[in-house]
Amino acid sequence: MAKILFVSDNYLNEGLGIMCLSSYVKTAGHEVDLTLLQDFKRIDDLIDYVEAYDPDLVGFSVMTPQVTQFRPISRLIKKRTGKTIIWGGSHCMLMQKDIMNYDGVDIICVGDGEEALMDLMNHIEDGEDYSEIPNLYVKTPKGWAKNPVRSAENNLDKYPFPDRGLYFNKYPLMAEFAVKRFVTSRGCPYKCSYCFEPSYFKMYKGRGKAFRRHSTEYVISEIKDVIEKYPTRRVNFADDTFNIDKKWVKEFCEKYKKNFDVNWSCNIELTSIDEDIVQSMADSGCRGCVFGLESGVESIRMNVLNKKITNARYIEATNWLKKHNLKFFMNLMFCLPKESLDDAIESLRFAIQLKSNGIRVNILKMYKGTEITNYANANGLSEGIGEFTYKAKDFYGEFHRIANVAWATILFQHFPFLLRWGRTILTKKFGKVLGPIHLLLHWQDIKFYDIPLWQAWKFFWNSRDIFIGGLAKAQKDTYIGDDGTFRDSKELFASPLGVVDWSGNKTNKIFKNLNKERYKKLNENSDAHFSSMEPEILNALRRVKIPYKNGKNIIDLGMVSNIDMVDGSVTFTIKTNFSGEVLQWSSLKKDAEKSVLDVDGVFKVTAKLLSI
Ligand code: B12
Ligand code: SF4
Repeated sequence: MAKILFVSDNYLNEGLGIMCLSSYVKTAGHEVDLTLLQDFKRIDDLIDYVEAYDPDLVGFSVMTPQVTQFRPISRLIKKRTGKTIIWGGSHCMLMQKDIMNYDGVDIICVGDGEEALMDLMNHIEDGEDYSEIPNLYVKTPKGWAKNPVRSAENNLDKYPFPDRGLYFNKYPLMAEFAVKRFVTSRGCPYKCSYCFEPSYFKMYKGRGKAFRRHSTEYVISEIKDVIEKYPTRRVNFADDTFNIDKKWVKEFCEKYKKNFDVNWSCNIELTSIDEDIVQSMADSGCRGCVFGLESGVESIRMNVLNKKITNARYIEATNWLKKHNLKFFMNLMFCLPKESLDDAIESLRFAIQLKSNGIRVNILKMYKGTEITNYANANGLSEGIGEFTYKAKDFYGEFHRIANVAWATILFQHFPFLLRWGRTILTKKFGKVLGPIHLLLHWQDIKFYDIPLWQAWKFFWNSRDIFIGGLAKAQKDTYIGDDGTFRDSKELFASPLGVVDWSGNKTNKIFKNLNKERYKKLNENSDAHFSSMEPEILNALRRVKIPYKNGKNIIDLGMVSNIDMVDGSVTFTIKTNFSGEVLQWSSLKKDAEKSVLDVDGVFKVTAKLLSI
């Protein structure tokens, strides 16, 4: 028997991947435990937990936004306990090369994890060398052993149901929550340029079908199992594209209708949908669908985002949804390559015309490893904002206005005639007054998923630290960092929800000429990476005081993240200690422009605010 401890951040990021791995390795008698960072107030308590459980492996399932947190945590666990650290998940499929430079990670799982983890735990149990297991990159004394990805497993039904008990037994709030999440498939055959799926497909090229699905019988039995064990008011399918494969969907709908009286919802895509499927879905209890419109401007959607769906198709398909009483939510992205304010207004206009039940608005973050990033980099259309993400270059100098769509969408949705004055309304001035109305978007979610109000409140109240400002608030602890100095544990517990939020006025290029020497070194060695938790940089930053009013330091170091080197300057995502950010920012700008800050230590740092 071998033991693995999964460490994740919070229960809002409920990991089906972790549950799938857990149930599978348990079939061979291996032992699994899960702990969440939200459980600990002090770093030492987390270390104590790891030591007490004494696992052979400490596992992390990683999406890119979680890296700023999981990387230092992994490093710390590694350093303090000497445990073997293994990472898997979507980030590992896009950025393996980067991870090989993280000193806290020993093994990287690329692609599906079930067989790889099973082999690994079997080898550990038998005391065998595990450096040649397919799907695993393993750090060895001779360097990284990069093993090939094995063929895609076609028969997903051979795997047991996800081990929901791993989460639900420990976190009763999850067990009693009205919405239960399921995934019936892996992969998506479309090629939207901003998405992770095309890379997943490429990885499996020549190794079997990347899009695979459980049988309808398996899915029905899994749902039955969940409904019997836990209160379930809504079955929600998190598959990227639930409606792919008409035959499967029709068969599923018939079986679902016969077996359950519980409403369901899913993500769909509109190329392969037709009215017949919509009708079957509605008849069997489907009450809501989510899909990506992404941009209401057809040419941007088709050519830049590579989402080959016409406006006419959106109109046709949404008419079917409305006809059959299916609620629908749409995702929209803004601040896209070459997007102007007029484009953004046009995009909203089209989205609103479709009369959805809700619009979710995102600002585009281009992840390294995706097609859109390659395209934007090759065509001078991107700017670095972080170590893993780029943002589109502000071609027309209008992104500061476009970013306001986050709050304005709901306003325009209810009063579409206001779009006529869109250019005027999308300003910071209005944003300050009307900003809080975007919170109403959560109300749309509650209605869409049919969550009882008392439960929504209970869930929110119990998770308020995660929603508002992050767990960092609760952290009063320090720990001894890699460099031997005392450091603030906020760095490690800062919630990813708070850290990686780019909304136009929080990301600022603030320091220039920071650490030129280091940059030179990086240039000499192209493999070197720049870690957002580099002790030298954080130490340097810690001593930087940008005076503001009563001499308070306005930079909350716990929130510094995503450091990137572009042309010798460093870009930080920072968060102020103050509320009322817009005003504070202009004061900061004035003060900081005057200050040239020298920080001694390993490097001589000259910091200067560049722009807002
Ligand atoms: C469900 C889902 C969520 C859920 C749950 C996330 C979770 N922890 O699983 C929620 C709603 C919380 C979520 C949130 C977000 N998500 Co999401 N999500 C998904 C989705 C649709 C399905 C994931 C899933 O359950 N798959 C099924 C399981 C079985 O597969 P899996 O998780 O990949 O796990 C397998 C392997 O990866 C591997 N594995 C996974 N972990 C580990 C760990 C170890 C130790 C090992 C050995 C192996 C291993 O083994 C597993 C079994 O084979 C994926 C899309 C996709 N197709 O993957 C996006 C996806 C993961 N999400 C994504 C994003 C961007 C987000 C958000 C940032 C969105 C946002 N703007 O807020 C947030 C993150 C919030 C935050 N800041 O932390 C991106 C991630 C891209 C990236 N660069 O990492 C994806 C890939 C979507 C996309 N198409 O681009 N998401
Ligand atoms: S349809 Fe959705 S999941 Fe598929 S590639 Fe496009 S964005 Fe990704």
